[in-house]
Amino acid sequence: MSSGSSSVVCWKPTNGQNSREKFESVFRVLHDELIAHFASKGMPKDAIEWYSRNLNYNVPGGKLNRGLSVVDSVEILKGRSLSNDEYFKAALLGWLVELLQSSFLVSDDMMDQTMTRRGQPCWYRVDGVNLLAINDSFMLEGAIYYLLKAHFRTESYYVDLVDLFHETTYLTDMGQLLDLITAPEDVVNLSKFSLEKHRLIVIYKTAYYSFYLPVAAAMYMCGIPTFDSTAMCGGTTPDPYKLALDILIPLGEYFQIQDDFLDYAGTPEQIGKIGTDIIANKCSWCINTALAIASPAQRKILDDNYGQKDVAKERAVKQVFEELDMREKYKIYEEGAYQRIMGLIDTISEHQESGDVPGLKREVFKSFLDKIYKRSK
Ligand code: DMA
Ligand code: MG
Ligand code: MG
Ligand code: MG
Repeated sequence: MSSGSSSVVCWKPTNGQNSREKFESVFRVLHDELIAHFASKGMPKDAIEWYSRNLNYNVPGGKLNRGLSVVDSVEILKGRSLSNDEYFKAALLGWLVELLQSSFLVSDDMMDQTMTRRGQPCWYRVDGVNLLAINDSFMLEGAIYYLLKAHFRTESYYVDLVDLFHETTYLTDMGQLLDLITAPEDVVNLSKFSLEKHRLIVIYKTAYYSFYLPVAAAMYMCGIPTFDSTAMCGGTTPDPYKLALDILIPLGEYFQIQDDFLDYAGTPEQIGKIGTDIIANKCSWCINTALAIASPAQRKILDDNYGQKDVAKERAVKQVFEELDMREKYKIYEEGAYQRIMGLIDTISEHQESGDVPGLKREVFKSFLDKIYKRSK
């Protein structure tokens, strides 16, 4: 199948835009491109309007950390400001990560039975949407590969990008499976939880797609070679993608622990969603931290009240979390995680550049860490 679209794009930045506005202006172009392609298939007006509404409701409007990190990483790796064409391509890759994120969120909210997201009703709860949201999630995912092909098919790293998105998606699906089967609706058994289990869940459901994917996509776009090509040159240089992974997985773990903590401690106004981890029986960082230090009496309260659709029971669990000083425990965890990740970043050697081949830069990881350190939403 040909992509049916040319990669010639009329996009120019507007004066006075901040970095978020500039990034968002690329979304408008991609939205129109996806809609034009959809319409070219002979789709009727109501279908076109539905797809447009799906894109506009679910893709922009988040914190955009993942998408902006692609652009920031490309700028850092190239070590200079980008031409309009380069910026557009980096931002496009950023929006592909945001498309993947939106497709996961649409299905995650259905599976987690959440009420709100980004300060508005979850998509499946919007009037007239309901289970159609399943297909809308697939459409958001499909859009990634249409846009990738339309804009990158002639690049030498096209296949690496396709592979990266596919693999990351599969790993995330694995994580969502783990997350869901560890939180059965009908049987609560807290002795099945552990911080090790939590770690496995969050690495798969969050870290790969939220942290490794944006940076690895930027690395491919900047021509950073994979292990295979460096090995062929007889080099003993460590694989930069493996180095990146070794930092980005712990960074992703830290991010999901923030998400778990905010599910309990954040207000809906702050985090744009209503926490459901306690009533949904989730193997979250908070319950695991509590289980490790609870007295027998507190443990009994947790056993009797966790994972049930009952606000009074949820309140009882939160009360135990307060008694155990969860906020202080989290503060201690956050400081430790920050220091540990900074330590990992400092182990990167920046002297791997040879000729035109750029190497990794510590700033890629520092800038990502700074985006999330001490976040409250
Ligand atoms: C996040 O898990 C993972 C994915 C793949 C969306 P979560 O359910 O804790 O996320 P949230 O708190 O945003 O619903
Ligand atoms: Mg969720
Ligand atoms: Mg979930
Ligand atoms: Mg959560």
